[in-house]
Amino acid sequence: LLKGPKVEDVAAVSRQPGEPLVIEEITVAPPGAYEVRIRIICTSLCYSDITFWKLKVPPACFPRILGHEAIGVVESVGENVEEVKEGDTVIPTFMADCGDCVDCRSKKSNLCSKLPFALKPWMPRNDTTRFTDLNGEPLYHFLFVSSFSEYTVLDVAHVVKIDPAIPPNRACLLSCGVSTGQRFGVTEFVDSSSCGDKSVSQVINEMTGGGADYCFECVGLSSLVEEAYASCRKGWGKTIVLGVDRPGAQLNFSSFEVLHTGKTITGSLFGGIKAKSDIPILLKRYVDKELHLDEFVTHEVKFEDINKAFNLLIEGKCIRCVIWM
Ligand code: CXF
Ligand code: ZN
Repeated sequence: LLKGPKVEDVAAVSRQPGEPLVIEEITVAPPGAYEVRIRIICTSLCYSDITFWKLKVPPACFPRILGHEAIGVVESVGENVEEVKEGDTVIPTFMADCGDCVDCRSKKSNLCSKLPFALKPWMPRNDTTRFTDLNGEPLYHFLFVSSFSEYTVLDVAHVVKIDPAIPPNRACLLSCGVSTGQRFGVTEFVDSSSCGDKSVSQVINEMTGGGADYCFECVGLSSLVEEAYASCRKGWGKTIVLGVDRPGAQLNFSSFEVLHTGKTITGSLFGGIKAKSDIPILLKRYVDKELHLDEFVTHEVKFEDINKAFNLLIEGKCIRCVIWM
């Protein structure tokens, strides 16, 4: 049973795959045990929002409140929440950091075992929603964050308290994209459509004299993961997969390739960072001018123009578009 007042809220609801989001009034339930309700200050658009907005096959689900890269202020907390209080500035994260399980206690892992990463459309602890539309219909969550809403409810393991002095339209990038990815630094670009008869990996092998030291695959698609692995150098090449393929997807490598070429391959969710300890470190690097967040933000729009942000990203016209509530 959830105690406390519901809040009236405005959210951008994704009702049909690929259709413009609908700005509508909804209600947001009070936070339950181990939960916090936050008021979003701003949210930025990540390509994963687009991927799930377009998706027509499982794990697609609609109507849904997308958005997972954001910053907000705690509005209220449920029972058993001591880590944050009303008024604290927090960054939501799609990966949990319960601080208590074997993985969260280990420096070697960011894969919380109490609240494991999953593509389920609910609150993480009890598979229920906190969102209802004005017809009383439930709305699905997204990546345990759902930030395209004035208010959202998160598990306390999915929020990181931060210094409120940091500009929100920069800090929000740490919620997903910048924590997961690399600094700027691309010097060459291979367009797969202009490789002629060659595969991308053949072109990269030729360009680099035998393959790259490191390959980062950012989509998760099996065929691209295989190409990335084929693009890295024998002996020491390392492939890091940041994207996630759909459930059940398989990789196809020969035993020889995997075992006897000296190459390694690994996945990396959220860049391998531990949300609660590492996000404050990354933010300090921004304050110290070592981490350049400003250059990522190419556009800023008002919440009511959220569909413009979708168009900009789909058309490849922006890196990050910050959406102000
Ligand atoms: C993604 C990785 C693939 C699953 C959804 C979350 N990370 C960030 O956008
Ligand atoms: Zn993302």
